[in-house]
Amino acid sequence: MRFDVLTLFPEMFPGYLGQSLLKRAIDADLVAVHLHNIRDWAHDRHQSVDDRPFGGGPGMVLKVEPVVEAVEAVEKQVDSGGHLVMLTPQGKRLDQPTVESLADYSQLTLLCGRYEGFDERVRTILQPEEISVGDYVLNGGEVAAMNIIDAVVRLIPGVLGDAESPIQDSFSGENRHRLEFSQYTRPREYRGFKVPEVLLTGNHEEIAAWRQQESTDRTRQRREDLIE
Ligand code: 6GU
Repeated sequence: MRFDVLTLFPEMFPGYLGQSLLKRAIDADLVAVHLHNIRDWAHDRHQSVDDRPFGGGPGMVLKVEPVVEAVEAVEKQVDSGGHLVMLTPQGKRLDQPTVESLADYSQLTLLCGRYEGFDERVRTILQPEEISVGDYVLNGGEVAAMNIIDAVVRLIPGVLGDAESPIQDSFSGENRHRLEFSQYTRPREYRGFKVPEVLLTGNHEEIAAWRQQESTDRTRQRREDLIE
């Protein structure tokens, strides 16, 4: 799967992409991430990408020409089967079914905003799918783009080992409506707090039943909204 990220701050990405699961997926050629600086499509010699809003008001607006032309240039580089996503707090809130639908594309262009937002004609012309990562304000779409890459990459076949199968994740498949049970590892006791006895018995049926109950209780306590 290929990601093309359009941003004013491409330098934010290599640290994140260079570690752990993402690094492994990129090294194995299962994932490619191409970074593009929107400023490269600026028209004037000052390389302006933002300007004051018509009608007045605070902040700056991302200009239509560099953004539209950056997206069009990227779209020329990629085969069909791609999809354009605009990261904006005004978009549809990201959830696991949306992540699953994004993972079906062979390429995603992730358009990151900054400042007070995009000139509205960016939307009119490009018709992106608009996605938000939650009801709070970020300084820009970059962290949201990483969030999408992170969640989508987990679903690409071969990225996770068998042991890490995404089938068991919360919010997905059978577990769509439940949180995960609590987990323990060694030591058996720490500062007087003991690992639940049942987990040490080796009785797989009892362990499964305990975990199921734990998961149900947790979901009820913490996320009543997930229970149908
Ligand atoms: Cl995608 N962008 C910004 N700037 N803030 C957000 C967001 C995106 N999603 C939630 N808050």
